Amino acid sequence: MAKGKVDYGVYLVTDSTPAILGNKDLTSVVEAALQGGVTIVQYRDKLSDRETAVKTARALHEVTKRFGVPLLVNDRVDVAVEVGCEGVHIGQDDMAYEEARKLLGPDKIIGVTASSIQEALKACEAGADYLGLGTVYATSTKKDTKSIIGPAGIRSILLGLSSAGHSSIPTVCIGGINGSNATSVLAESSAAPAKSLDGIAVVSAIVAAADPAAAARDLLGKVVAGRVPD
Ligand code: TZP
Ligand code: MG
Repeated sequence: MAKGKVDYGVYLVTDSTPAILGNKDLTSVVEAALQGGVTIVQYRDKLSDRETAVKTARALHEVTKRFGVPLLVNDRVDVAVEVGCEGVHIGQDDMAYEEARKLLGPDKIIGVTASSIQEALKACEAGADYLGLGTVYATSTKKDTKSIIGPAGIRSILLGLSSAGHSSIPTVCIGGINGSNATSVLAESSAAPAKSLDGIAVVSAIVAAADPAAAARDLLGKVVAGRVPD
């Protein structure tokens, strides 16, 4: 899975809390989402101990490998290294990019969260493989979110990236995105022709859905329809 060829279209971020996952099995939800067409998966788990996280990540990796879709781990670089999955996603308060890169080597994917053009440029210059931009809308999935920037904030970061010569870094946005607002978020965030988003990242829109495969299929349809041709 060459990291330059990753499709960021519908990026599933997992959540294992009962409020979102309910009493469903996480691996089954991820498998259904993959059947529905999610293109990349991030295992995000703030609660489990290391041993459980490694076990869960391994189980998820078995499933994502069957679909040829990358699996990243949120924050826990050591877990990603142990499992041998495709990379990590790090936030501004997590391990520094440079340290993560040293541990993972050149071929793994490292994504970085950015809420401002300064954070986005810093991550690009460090060598991040993609950016997760947000938070778009306030969401109960992540209550400690620092900045709610809306589609206009996303657009302004995309314009800044383009002006600084970083048009080619893949970008997704995250926070409160669902089947009802995905089309408008994509359109309003776009800084076309300078730079558009490559995809949307969602947690509850898929994990909490009664039918995660159908939710993923619906989001993928909206992303594909909203894509601005290169
Ligand atoms: N980072 C910013 S918002 C968020 C993360 C992990 C949670 C998004 O969850 P949801 O359910 O898609 O709004
Ligand atoms: Mg984090």
